[in-house]
Amino acid sequence: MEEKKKVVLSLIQPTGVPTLGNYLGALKNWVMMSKEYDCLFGEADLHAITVRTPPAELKKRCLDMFAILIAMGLDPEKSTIFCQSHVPAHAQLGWILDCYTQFGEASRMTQFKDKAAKHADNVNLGLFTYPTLMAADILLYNADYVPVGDDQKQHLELTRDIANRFNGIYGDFFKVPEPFIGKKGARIMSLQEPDKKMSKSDTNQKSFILVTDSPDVIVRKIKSAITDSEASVYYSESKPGVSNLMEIYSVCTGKTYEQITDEFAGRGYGDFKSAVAEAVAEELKPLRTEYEKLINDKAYLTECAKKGAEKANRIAGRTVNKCMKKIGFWQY
Ligand code: ATP
Ligand code: LTN
Repeated sequence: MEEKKKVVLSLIQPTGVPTLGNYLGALKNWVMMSKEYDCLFGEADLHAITVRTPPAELKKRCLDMFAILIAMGLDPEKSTIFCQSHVPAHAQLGWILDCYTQFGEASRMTQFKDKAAKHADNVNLGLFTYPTLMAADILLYNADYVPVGDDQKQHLELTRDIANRFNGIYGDFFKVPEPFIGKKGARIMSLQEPDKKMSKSDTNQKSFILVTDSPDVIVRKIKSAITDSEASVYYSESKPGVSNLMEIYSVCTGKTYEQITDEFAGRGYGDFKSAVAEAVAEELKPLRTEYEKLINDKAYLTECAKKGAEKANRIAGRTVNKCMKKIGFWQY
C-alpha cells in the first residue's frame, strides 16, 4: 500500500513584501518541501490585524503576498495555497484553544513581550492570543511538520503543549506537530546592523533586501552593507557584516565558506560585494519576473485563492466540527 504523505503547513503574515531573510530562512524551504510533502501554505491576515493597517493597504498586501507565494514556485494545483480569513474554522478553533491555554503560558511568549514593547500604544488582546490562533492554524490540518524560522520555535512548543493537553482530556485527537527549522539561512541579519535580524518592518530601507527589489537596488543596498576595515573575506563571529554576506552568498550559490574564502583571497570587499549582489539578483530574478506578471492578473489570483480556500475549508471545517463534538457542543 502506498504510504500517506506527511502533511506540511506554514503561514506568513501579509505585513509587507518579504525580505531576503524571510525568503532564505522560511519561504525557500516551503518550495523545497512542496515537492515532497502534502503541503498547505497560507497568508495569516487574521494575525496581521494585530497591528493597525489602513484597509486598502491590507488588501494590497494580501494580494501581493499571494502573488509572491505562487511566483516563487508554489504550484496551486499541487499545494493548498490559501488566505486564513477565507477559512472561518481558524477563528473558531482559535477561540476554543484560548479556553485550553493558561494566561501564564501566553504571558511567557517572547514575541508577545517584544511586540507589546514595540507597539506600546496598541497592546490589544489579539497580540496576546496570537499564539493560540497560530496553534489553531496548525492543528486544524493535522500537520506533521511546520517550517518556520528560529523565532517561531516557542509558538510551536506552545502548540504542542495545547495539543497534548486537549488529547489528555478527550483522548487522542490532534496530531502533535514537529517544527522544521532549516540550518542554512535560518537567520539572515540586517545589512546595516548585522547584530539584528533582517526585518521588513525596519525603518532603515538600506537594512533589508525585498524579494521584489530590482538588480540595481540590490547592488546599491549590498554595496552600502556594513563590513569592517580588514578587507579579508572569512567567516568569524568578530566579523558579523562579512559573515552575513558570506551566509547570503553561500545559500544563493551553494558554495561553502571555505570555497568563498578561497575565491576572494587577495581581493577586496568591492569584488566580494559585487559577486554577492549578482548572486542575490540571480536568485531572485525568476521570482521577480513571475511576480510582475501575476500581480496584473487579478482574475487568476482570485481563482487560485478560491480553489485554495475550498480545499482548506473542507479539511478545517471537518476538524473543527469533530473537535466541538468531543467537547460536547449541541450539534444537529
Ligand atoms: P516583521 O518585520 O513584520 O515582524 P519579519 O520580517 O520579522 O516581519 P515574519 O513575517 O515575522 O518576519 O516571519 C516570516 C517568516 O520568516 C518566519 O518563519 C520567520 O521565522 C522567518 N524570518 C523572519 N526574519 C528572518 C531572518 N532575518 N532570517 C531568516 N528567517 C527569517
Ligand atoms: N507567526 C508566524 C506566522 C504564522 C504561522 C502560522 C507560521 C501564523 N500562523 C502557522 C506557521 C504555522 C510568523 O510570524 N512568522
